[in-house]
Amino acid sequence: GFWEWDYSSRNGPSTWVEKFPMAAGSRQSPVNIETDRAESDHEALSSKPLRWKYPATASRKLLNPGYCWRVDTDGEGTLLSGGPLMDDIYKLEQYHCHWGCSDSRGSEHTVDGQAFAGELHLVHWNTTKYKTFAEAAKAPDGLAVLGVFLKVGKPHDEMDKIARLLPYVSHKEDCIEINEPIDPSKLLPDDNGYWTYLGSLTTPPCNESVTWILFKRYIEVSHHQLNIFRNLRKFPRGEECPCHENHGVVINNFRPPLPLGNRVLRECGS
Ligand code: SG5
Ligand code: ZN
Repeated sequence: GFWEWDYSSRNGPSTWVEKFPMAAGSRQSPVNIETDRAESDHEALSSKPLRWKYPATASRKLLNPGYCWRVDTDGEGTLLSGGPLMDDIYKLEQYHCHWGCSDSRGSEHTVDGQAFAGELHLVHWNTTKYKTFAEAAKAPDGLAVLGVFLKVGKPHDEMDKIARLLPYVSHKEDCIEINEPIDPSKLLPDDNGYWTYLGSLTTPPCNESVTWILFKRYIEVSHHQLNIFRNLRKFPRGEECPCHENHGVVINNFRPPLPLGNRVLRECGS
């Protein structure tokens, strides 16, 4: 068959560059956040508080693309602004998650070398400057991704709404409509402190178009909720299970950290 990127030993992150030259760039994500290196004296960040608005009705569809679970929104009434985003307004396009095979790994970014059990990504695009998501995804200031680390602890109520729907999208290409409203702002930590740097999409084509905003505080989800994520299948319904690799379940769907290089890591709040 034709070559498809994934997270396996054969077609995983170290091979992506063969088909997606951007993956070898100098503005790639994720990175390890060295907390000592963060520059905090940025009037620019603190003078404009990060602001978001997510009507719960905007979350429309839950999908299994074979790499993760993803909620697609209609963008209607959603907004992200302030902080490192200059004077531009961004809209929420989708949110999705990365996780491991065990609770000790799964995040894409690491903090002082430590991985978390998972990482939630809320993907936004710059509607001030660009007409479509696709156009924004190619521009250096086109996308903004909010990242939230997941740590194992008590069950998370809003995440449970997603976890309870995942059995309905157990196979690749499955998709359902969301009827009970899911409010993505309830998936964010209580405190607004964040790190920010300029990076890329963490999956092919690895476009260097993302302003990353990573919350310093994690949210808790339960071991059971993560196990529900770990039960999603990488292959379509009706197809045979490619049992040679992890019985065809979606796990370890994270790209390992790449060098920050000479990029600036900034922080705001604690
Ligand atoms: C996810 O992460 C999503 C991508 C997203 C990347 O893995 O992958 C899927 O849902 C599989 C198709 O979303 C899409 O591909 C939507 C069509 O990529 C994008 O948002 C750009 C197209 C990378 O996003 S990330 O850097 O935040 N991890
Ligand atoms: Zn992601």
